[in-house]
Amino acid sequence: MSHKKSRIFRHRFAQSVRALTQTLGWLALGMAVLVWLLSLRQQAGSRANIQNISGILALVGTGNLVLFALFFRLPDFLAARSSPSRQRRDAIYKHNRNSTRPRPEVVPQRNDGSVLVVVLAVLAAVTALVLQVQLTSRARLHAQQSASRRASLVRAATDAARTAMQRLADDPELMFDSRDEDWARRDETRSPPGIDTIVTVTDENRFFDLNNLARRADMGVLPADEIAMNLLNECGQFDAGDRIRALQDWIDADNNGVHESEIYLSRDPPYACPNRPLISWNELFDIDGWKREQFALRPPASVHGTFEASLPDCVTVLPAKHDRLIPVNINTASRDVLLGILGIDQDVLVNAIISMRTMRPIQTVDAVQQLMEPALFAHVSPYLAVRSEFFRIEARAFAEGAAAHIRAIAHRDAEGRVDVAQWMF
Ligand SMILES: [Ca+2]
Ligand SMILES: [Ca+2]
Repeated sequence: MSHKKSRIFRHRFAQSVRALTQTLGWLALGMAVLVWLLSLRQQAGSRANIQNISGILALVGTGNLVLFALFFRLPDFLAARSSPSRQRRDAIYKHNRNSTRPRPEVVPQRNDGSVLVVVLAVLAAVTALVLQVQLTSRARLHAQQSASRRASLVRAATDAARTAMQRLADDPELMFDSRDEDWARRDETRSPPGIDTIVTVTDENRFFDLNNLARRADMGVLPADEIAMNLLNECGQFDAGDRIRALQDWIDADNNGVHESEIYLSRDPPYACPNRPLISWNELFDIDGWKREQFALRPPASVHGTFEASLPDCVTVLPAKHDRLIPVNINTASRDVLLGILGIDQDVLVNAIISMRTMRPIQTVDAVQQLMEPALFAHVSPYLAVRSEFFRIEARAFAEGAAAHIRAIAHRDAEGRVDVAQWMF
């Protein structure tokens, strides 16, 4: 009895393996076709990954069908051909083909339920795999699109900055610059791919360059630290003496001063004075006494009083070769900057210069000479100019909620050649 049960079990096991091999084969081939069709809906970049899955499924399906043919169909076929009863069965078949006898009822084979469970599990696994590949491909595509959009925005901002540099070069009058120049207007454009750009050009020669403190003034010329002191006083910063001396020691070439390297070498971590002009605003805040809050913009007022100026509106840091003083453009400088250079008590003179430039741009520095004492003119004239050399260019590009921002200091020489003197980050 147990022998019979064992035989039945082996028979059912063989039947299950046979059904499983065949079902898996066809199922994998069907999934391969389905996945391949799904891949046609993807972008070309992510299609190859999905088609690889399709190829693996096709390979699994074909392998199963080959195994099914080799291990089940072929033995059946050979057994049938080699059987001694084959002729007899053929004869019976021919005899019965025309017989009116009813055919024996075909009893359907009972399939093992485990086959269905295995097929469903494989189907779920393949579906999860396809979904995972799709999600990964979409995430990769999204990252590629973001990088591409960012690159487009940077290109658009760079092109806008180049356009501003071209406008500077196209200035029809290079000998003097006023506040009403074509290059000074804010430029807003929209490019064909839908990218908005805004570019502004700021005349940096309207501010006093703090790097002028690196250079010792010639005989009879106003020292730059006195101008710096005037400007800080105008900003309400009256205790600025030590800070200005610290700045001077930081950028002057020598090591002779009370704010040279020994102050910074005792800090943690230690550092030393570079003994060269500042290369950026950020460096300024490494200097003894200089803090970012000193550069906070004060509330704008239509007419502000004495000592109410804002430091960012008065000073700058220019990337120039400081073998000379970098002058301020008297056509574009603010009243505060002019007072800082000419003297805080020179209200009348500054008003006269502002009246003069309001009628038309001042075309030569000598034109203001007639407004002041010869001694004062000799004292301050190295700090005065009527044309500008340095410009801050800020270009922004926007599209679909993303933005790119480019800032640079451009230099324009007397012949109108414009170069980027410094990228700002
Ligand atoms: Ca001009
Ligand atoms: Ca020094």
